[in-house]
Amino acid sequence: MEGLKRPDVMMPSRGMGVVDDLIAERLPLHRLWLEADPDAWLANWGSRLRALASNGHQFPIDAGFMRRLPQLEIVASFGVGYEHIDAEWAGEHGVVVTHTPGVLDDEVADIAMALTIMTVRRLPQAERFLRAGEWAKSSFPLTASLRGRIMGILGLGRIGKAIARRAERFGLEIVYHGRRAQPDVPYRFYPSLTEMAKACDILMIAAPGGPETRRLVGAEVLGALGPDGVLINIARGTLVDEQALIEALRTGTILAAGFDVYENEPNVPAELIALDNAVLLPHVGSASVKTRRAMAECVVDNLVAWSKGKPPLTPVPETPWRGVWGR
Ligand code: 8YV
Repeated sequence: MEGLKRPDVMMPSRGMGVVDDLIAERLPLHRLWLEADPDAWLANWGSRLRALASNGHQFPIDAGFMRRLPQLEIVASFGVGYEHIDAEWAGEHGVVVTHTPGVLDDEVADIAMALTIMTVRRLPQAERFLRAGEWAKSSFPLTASLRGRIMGILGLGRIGKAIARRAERFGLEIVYHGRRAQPDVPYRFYPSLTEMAKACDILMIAAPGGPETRRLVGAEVLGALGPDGVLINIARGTLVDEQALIEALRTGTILAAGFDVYENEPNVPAELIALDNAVLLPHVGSASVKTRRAMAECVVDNLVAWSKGKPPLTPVPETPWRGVWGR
């Protein structure tokens, strides 16, 4: 069939501008969201396409979608989290999935620390107080403190470790929970998340999303964290039971929460927005010009390597590169 071996890339949904422009500089790119009839376009092109670029977790690339592209060899995703892609299915069908690890760790860890301090010291509330002209009438109320506190990190991967390094410098003691203990790290491991929540003051969520971690942090963990406890989430909204969180913030079960991610972005529950002890950011962890560009370049580098028959640079563990003949 004409065009069978062309390295055309299809992007199903709009990215952060820079990523589709960068791909288009190097490879023929089809922007599915610009097609008047995406289904008709897929019916025509689906059997010829070998490469997909995903703009991140907003658009699911599930088995049903990939089945429509029988020649598919690579899905290059923008972002480190790839729970929106069925990587197990891809691995079983000889499709390599790549993501953008490493280039955003420090940027996200900076925001994790900023959000921690903002939440514990109530900095957004203090700024609102000044802007509202309240300072002339009274001092801003004293807040909780980071001094002498323990941070429990849920998910001590690359980003979790970058947060731990920063938090240690701020004088916090670090403990962690994850699937398994890591012999090479100096922090105490808790096999039980609830036990860690009991032992720590700040629970930092840095674990991947997806079915395995769905709603790990619910009423039980929030109860264990306790009335002086602070929950910070820079990972995925799906790890938290948002209704249980709202209830815990409302009733003083925990002290405060700082969130950058939500279950149903960009929709944030109105009850959460209404709460004064929640600090809420619009998923900006990696959102600097420099880091988003580095992430986009990583997507392009993976696609270009693949288009030259070379191994993609950053495949996810479920889909090791077996070469174009490994299907
Ligand atoms: C991006 C992220 O904002 O890397 C991730 O997993 O969540 C963020 O850095 C997101 O992927 C963009 O869709």
